[in-house]
Amino acid sequence: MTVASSAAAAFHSTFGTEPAGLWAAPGRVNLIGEHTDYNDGFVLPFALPQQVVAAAAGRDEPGWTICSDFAEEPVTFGSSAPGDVEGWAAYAAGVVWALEEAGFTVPPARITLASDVPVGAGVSSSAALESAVLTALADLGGLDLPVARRPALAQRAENVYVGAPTGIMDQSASIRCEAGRALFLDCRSLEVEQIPFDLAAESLAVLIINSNTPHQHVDGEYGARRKSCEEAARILGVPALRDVTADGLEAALGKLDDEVMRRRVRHIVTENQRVLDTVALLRSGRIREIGPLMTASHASMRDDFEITVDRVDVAVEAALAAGAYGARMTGGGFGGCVLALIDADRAEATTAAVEQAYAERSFTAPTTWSAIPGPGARRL
Ligand code: GAF
Repeated sequence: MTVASSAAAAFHSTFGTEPAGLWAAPGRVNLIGEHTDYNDGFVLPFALPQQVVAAAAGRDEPGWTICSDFAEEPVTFGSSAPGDVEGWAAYAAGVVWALEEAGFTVPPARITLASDVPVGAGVSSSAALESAVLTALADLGGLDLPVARRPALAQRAENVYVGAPTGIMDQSASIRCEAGRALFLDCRSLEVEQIPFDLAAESLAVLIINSNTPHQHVDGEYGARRKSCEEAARILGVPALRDVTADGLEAALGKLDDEVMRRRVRHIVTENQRVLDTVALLRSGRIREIGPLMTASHASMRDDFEITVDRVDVAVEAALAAGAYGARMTGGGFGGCVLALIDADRAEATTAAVEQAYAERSFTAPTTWSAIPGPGARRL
């Protein structure tokens, strides 16, 4: 059964009627540009084929009832405030809250969700949920809500209602990505450029390696990185670390006493430059040449931002030893997935190399798949 038919079947069995429609929103991987989003910098994600599908219909009585394939019971809520709804349903209640706070009249609705986006793998299952619910409610209510405004509302749900201090990349990716393209997003202006990323035309693949490492203390570590960056920007007298260019890096580091903070700044400044360099290469169709930038990004996350863990480092090293053009962890860090840019016919050999490296260390086996950039949120 596809995710869409699961969502539709769940709607029918829960509510005894047909949904008015099905809306899908994908998970994402980030090709390059990690932790740059909340520094007003640049990111380059693309949408995964895995998605959250919302089957939804309006209803006559006020409020929202939502259920999902990862929860036992439906949850019903009315207009609410942060803290009122907890657990997985907070992501949906947060979207309703953010829409209402922005002045929209949100249509009362019944929603069932189904998903094949891996949870806890750093591929934005929560942003996909928010984006699917937001897209469904916007369509059902005929809301005058341009696509460009939607990610910030979903991000607000996550930041304020759920309480996770994340940037705007994941919701932007889930909502604004296009098939066959990577999304070059300027996280300050929110301008986007759809960058052609046609892997098949070059006989290439992006192998996604889920390290199957449970995230630990992620929220605290994420928040600590964010705080350190904001404090550095304050000391440097700039609105955000985006305003320190690669040319100005040494001078900026000279103004910072704290060695840890200096490393954090070096990651953000060099990572922003790597995104720009990657985009320049992709614009001229030189996909293979982005490999070294991916690998340099990983080293920077490992040594300067200190957000990698053994299992992702081992996956990167094994993929590179198996001939990958480049490899790096993707997402917030402390586990999750690694991306390896490989020749398409090397997927099995690369997977075998990573599996062997994991087996030698008695790590739980990784899960791998090859991804091509899929479409963003839409009505099916
Ligand atoms: C997580 C966050 F949600 C994003 O906003 C981004 O900061 C990412 O980590 C790191 O690049 O996915």
